[in-house]
Amino acid sequence: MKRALVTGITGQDGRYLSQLLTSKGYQVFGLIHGQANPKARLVIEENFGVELVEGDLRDFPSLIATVEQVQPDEVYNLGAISFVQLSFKQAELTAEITGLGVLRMLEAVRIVGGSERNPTRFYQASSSEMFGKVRETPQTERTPFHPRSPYGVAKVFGHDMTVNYRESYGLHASSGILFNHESERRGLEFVTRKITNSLARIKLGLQDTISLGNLESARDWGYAGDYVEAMWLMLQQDEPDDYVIATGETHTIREFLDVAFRIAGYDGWEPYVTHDTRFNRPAEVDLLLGDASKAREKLGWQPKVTFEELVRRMYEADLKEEQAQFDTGRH
Ligand code: G4F
Repeated sequence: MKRALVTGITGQDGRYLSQLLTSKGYQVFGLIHGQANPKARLVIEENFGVELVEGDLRDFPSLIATVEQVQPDEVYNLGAISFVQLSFKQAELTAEITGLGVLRMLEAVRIVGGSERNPTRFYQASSSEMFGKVRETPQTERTPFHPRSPYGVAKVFGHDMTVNYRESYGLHASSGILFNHESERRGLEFVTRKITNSLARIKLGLQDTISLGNLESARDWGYAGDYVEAMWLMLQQDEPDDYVIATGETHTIREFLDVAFRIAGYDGWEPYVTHDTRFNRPAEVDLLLGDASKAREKLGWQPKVTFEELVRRMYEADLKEEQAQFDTGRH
C-alpha cells in the first residue's frame, strides 16, 4: 500500500486529492495545524480512510517528525495562504507559509524522506499567479514569471526552490503550474463561488445583490476534480518535471456572470451586481490563459468538465445547499 502525505488537506484540492488517492488504494495522511482545527472533522467525515497528523508548515521540527513518522512514498504540498487578496494584507505570513513552507517541506523530505532505493516523491502546488503581468499568451512552462501579489511572489519562491532541490539533490520533485480551478467546494471568498452562492441566494429571495470588484480580468477556469488527477500523474512519471495545467480557454468575470445568470433563468445580471472598490487589488493580473500541451502529451492529461458545466455544477450545488438550509430554518 502506497503512503501519501498531503498538506493543505482541508482545502478544496486537498479534499479532492485525498479522495482520489484513497480510491487508488493509498493510505493518506493529512497534515493538520492548530488546536481543535474545525475543518479536520469535515475531512474525516468525507473520507474515513484519511489519518490526520499534527504539524505546521511554519514549524520545521514538526515537518521532520511527520515525514519520519509517516514515511510517505509521495508528498503533495498544497498547504498555503491561497487567497490573493489576503496576501496583500498579510504579506509576511504569506511569505512564511506559501513561500518558506515549501523550503521546509522540501528539506524535511530530503533529510528523512524514504530510502535510497525508494526516495519520497514531492509535488509542489505552483500557480498561474506566478505569470502575473503576463509576458506572452498563452502561458507555457517556459513563460517568464512576473508576479503581481505577495502570494504570487511566494509561489515563485516555492516553485524555484522545488526546481533547485531537483537539480541540486536529485529529488523527484515536480511542480504543477495550475491555472484557476473551481468546484462546489471552493471557498466563498473566491469570485466564482461568491457569484454562484450569491446567485442561489438571490434566486431564493434571500439576498438582493452581489458586490464585486474588477469585472474585466480574465481567467482560465477548470474543474478542481480534473486538476488533482494531474498532480497524481506527475508523481507517477519516471522523471520529475514542471507542467502547466489549464483548459486553454479564458473568460472574464463578466462572462462568468453571463453564463451563471443565464443558467439561473435571468435575462441579465446588471441589476443584481454592484461595484465595491474594497474588492479591487493594489495590482491586478489581467489575463491568464494556459497552454497545457506538455501535460497532454507527456501525462496523457486533459480536462473533462467544460466551463459551462463547471458554472452549472457550482450554481446547482449552491441552490441545493441554500434551499436545504432555508428548509431547516437556518436562514
Ligand atoms: O477568484 P479570485 O480571488 O482568484 P485569483 O486571484 O485568480 O486566484 C486564484 O487562482 C490562482 C491561480 O491563478 C491561485 F493560485 C490562487 O490561490 C487562487 O485560487 O479572483 C479572480 C479575479 C481577480 O481578477 C479579482 O480581482 O476576480 C476578480 N474579482 C472581482 N471581484 C474578485 C471579486 N475576486 C474576489 N475574490 N472577490 C470579488 O469580489
